[in-house]
Parts: sequence; C-alpha cells; structure tokens
Amino acid sequence: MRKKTRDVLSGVKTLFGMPTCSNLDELSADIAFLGLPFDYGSRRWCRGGTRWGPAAVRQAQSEYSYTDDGQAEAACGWFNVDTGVEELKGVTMADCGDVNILPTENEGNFERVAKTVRQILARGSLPVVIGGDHTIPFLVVKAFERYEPLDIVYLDAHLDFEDETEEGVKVFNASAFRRCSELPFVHNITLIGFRAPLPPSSRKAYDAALKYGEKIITANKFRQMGVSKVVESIPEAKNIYVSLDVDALDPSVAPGTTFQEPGGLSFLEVQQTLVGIAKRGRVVGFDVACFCPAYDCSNMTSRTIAALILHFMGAVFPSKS
Ligand SMILES: [Mn+2]
Repeated sequence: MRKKTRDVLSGVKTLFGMPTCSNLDELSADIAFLGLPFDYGSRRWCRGGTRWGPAAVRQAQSEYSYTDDGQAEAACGWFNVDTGVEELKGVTMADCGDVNILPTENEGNFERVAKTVRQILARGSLPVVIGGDHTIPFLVVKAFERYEPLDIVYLDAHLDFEDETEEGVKVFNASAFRRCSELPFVHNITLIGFRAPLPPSSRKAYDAALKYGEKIITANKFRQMGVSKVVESIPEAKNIYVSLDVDALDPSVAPGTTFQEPGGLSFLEVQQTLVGIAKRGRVVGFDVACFCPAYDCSNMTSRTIAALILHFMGAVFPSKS
C-alpha cells in the first residue's frame, strides 16, 4: 500500500518526503500530490520547459518534512509562528507521481489526466497538481463535475481567456479559463494579479471574460485594496478550485517562469490570498502552473512554490489531534 519514505539518503524523492502512492485504487490520504509534466499547450513563441516543474518542486529545499521520525503515517505538522497554530498535524498526504504524458498524443494525454484526477477525487483526496504550462487547469477541472457548482479563482499575470489561436486551436495555454467557463458545472471565475499589456487582438478575449462575469482584480488594484478586501471580494462559494500561475508573483520573487511579467505580487500577498480563499468556501482542488526550473535562480521559485503549498494546505486542512 502506501510506502513510507524518508528522503535523506535514498529512496524516491517525494514532496516534503511524503509517502508515495503508485496505485490510486489504494489511495488513502487527505491530499494527493500529482505531477503533470505537460507543456505541449504553449504557442511556438512561448518558452518551453515547464514539464520539468514537478520534479523540481519535489527537489525543493524546505524546512518542513512530512514526518520527523520517518515512520508516521500522517504528517507531523509544523508550527506557524504568526498564528501560533500547529498546521497540517495529522493530515495525510501521498505523492502519486506524474501523469504519463506522451509526445504528440494529446487526446490520450488529456484522457489520462482526467482519468487520474477522477480517481483521486473518487478516493476523497484533494489533488494538488503541479504543471506544466497553463493549459493544465482546463485538463484538470474537466474532471470536477461532481463538485457542481464549482467556482474558480486563478492568480495570474495574464488573462488566459482567449478563444483560439490564429490557426483555430482551441485548447492551449492562453485559453484554459475560457474553456473552463464553458463547462456547465463551472460558475464564478475570479482572476487576481492580472497586469500584462493586452495586444489589440486580445481585447475580444477581455470583453468575453467580462461578459462571462469574470471578476478581475489587477495587480495594481490589489495594492490599492489590500489583501483583506481582495479576499472579501472573492465570491463565497460551495466549492472552489484554485489555480496559481507562478507569474502572478513578481519575477523578483519567482523568476522561474516562462513569461516573466514585471509588477507582480509579493510572496506574502499570494500566501495571504491563498489562506484567505480557504475561508471563502471548500477548496476542492489546486494547481500550480508555468513553473520553469530552467529560468529559476538559486531554486528560489521551487522553494517559494513548496512554501505556498504548505501554507495553503495548512489553511484548507485543520490539524487533527
Ligand atoms: Mn500567466
């Protein structure tokens, strides 16, 4: 069943040294970590390489280790010096490895992603998915029909609400939330951190997002409002899926991304926003996209992602005594 690992000298490198799960029929964990090394959704002028994201996040240095004796079935937790709360204590997690992404076999890839996510949801686990380019929220969210009504909150420098490429391709890294908006079980969509200049050809996408009713909080507006007001403005929801594009963070904080956009959010702004989202409804899924280790610096970005996962999941899952 679940294999206990401690990644000090040997064994499979897993996120925070959590146990592995290679058979999803036997998955028994509150949180299921899944790598999605898919970067075939990027247009030709986008930098590639996000497929290396999951492996790099697993390698990320962190003060936190799942278990302090290498034996425990559940997380030993960590003490949050700001809140005085022991986070994630007794919460169970499993690293389920990566979805097998095959070259130029997109239909099969999409099916494998949906099947894997459905299996994780059927086992009652919350999937934390690491991409991959920003096509992945659509591939993952497609499998969330059981969570109707599902709201989406995404943090991103970009709109990602295009309809299609000039060549007519519908599923790519800038269309994910347009495709999500067409799913019958998806309701409110909120974008936080948007700031990239919009080319004239993208005005239609912007208008379509507003027409859909997407709530957009730009990075500038974020600064004016402050974190609490930003969080309050996210619609309360029954179920929330969260997607974090690494470029929502300022490139000085998270340089390891394919499309660095100046003027982004700070670590604390993103951390507090994620923690706040957990109070707006039941968080049922989370992905981190567009992390590209080749452009990282001193592993800053991988470490930042690991820390954000820790803080966010700590807010979603109260410790069990
Ligand atoms: Mn982006």
